[in-house]
Amino acid sequence: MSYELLTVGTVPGYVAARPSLAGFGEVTRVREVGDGNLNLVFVVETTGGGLVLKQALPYVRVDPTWPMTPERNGIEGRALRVHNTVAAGLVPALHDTDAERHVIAIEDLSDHQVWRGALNEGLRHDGVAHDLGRYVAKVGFGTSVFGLGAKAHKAAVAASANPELCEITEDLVFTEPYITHEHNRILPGNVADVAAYAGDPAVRAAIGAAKLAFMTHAEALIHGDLHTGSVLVRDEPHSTRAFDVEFACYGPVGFDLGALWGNYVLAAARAVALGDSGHAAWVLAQAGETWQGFADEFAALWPERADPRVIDLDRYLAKVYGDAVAFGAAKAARRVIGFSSVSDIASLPEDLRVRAIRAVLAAARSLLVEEVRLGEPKPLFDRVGEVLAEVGGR
Ligand code: SR1
Ligand code: MG
Repeated sequence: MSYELLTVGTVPGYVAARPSLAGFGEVTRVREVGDGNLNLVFVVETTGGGLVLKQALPYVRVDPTWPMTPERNGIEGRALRVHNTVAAGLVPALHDTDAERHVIAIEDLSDHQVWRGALNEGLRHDGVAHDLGRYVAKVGFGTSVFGLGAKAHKAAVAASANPELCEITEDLVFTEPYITHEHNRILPGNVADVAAYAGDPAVRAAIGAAKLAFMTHAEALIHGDLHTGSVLVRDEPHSTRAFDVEFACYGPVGFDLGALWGNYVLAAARAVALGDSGHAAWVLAQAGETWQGFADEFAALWPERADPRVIDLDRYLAKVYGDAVAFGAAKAARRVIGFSSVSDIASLPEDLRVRAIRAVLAAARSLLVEEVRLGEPKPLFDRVGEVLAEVGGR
């Protein structure tokens, strides 16, 4: 390995040696808390407050035989800097970037909770879904041709390539669930469900179109992995932060909205499997909240667009909406077929998991092919709720 990995023991010396972190004073406590698929994460307490160090491993944390470029850490640092510019207060502050050790230092948000965990517990954080819609809009406007103008947008696209991590998304979200692949983990009770979903010609056509849109529509510097495990929430005082932007790339704005919607479907499928229809309904209503936050914020920014000629706001929003529906289906389905499940589903006992997975696939199919996908979030996610209850209910 060409760079040294941090340990709980070496973090104090590392912090002391970083000029940008001098203001934090002396380290008093270090914990390694990384529980994602890829990185080391240290929560560091100091005499001057807390900070978090995130270091990229040169492989996948949950599968060390799978090499993964550590350059993703620098990409994350650059994207986080941009997102702090256009969406301050909705992402963690960035304190330091270290291109040699592949480390970023960011704001300590230990007084927040990962949203996925809160949703799994049946907790309702009102306002978070709306905040996230605003975040997607601020990024979608501020880093696109609308906020930057044509020339600066082209320069930003050129400077923000993230080919290795985009390839993971192309493979894990849009390809592997639809072919026979060693990454796929399918319970015996779901073999027929997966075959029916992934073999449906209408599903395959919609997923193929979504994959091509993800690969070619360089609209804005999207988050790229905006699932509910990439969101931190706090009640008092209310705070919402999107984190973990290592998958950031120039892509379609609807991808981030779809990631949220797909993860609402997963959270709702869990609630339905557990017999909590009230929580499922609340979770699915968050899809409309996210859309409203997005559409209102985008419309508020619209008068500031670099080129006010020709392009129509309503048409653009309708395009983003259609994209988001398809991406939402893809993001939900990948978590119940392919590599990298989510705790919403994985922590259920096997009999409930089989039913929840069947329900998620039925909901994904509905999002991809049913007529209702062309309408508004409310009827669309009401329909998703019906499908989840019919297929996954007790
Ligand atoms: C090999 S990385 C697997 C997944 O983890 C991340 O959270 C992304 O969703 C990626 O697809
Ligand atoms: Mg992540």
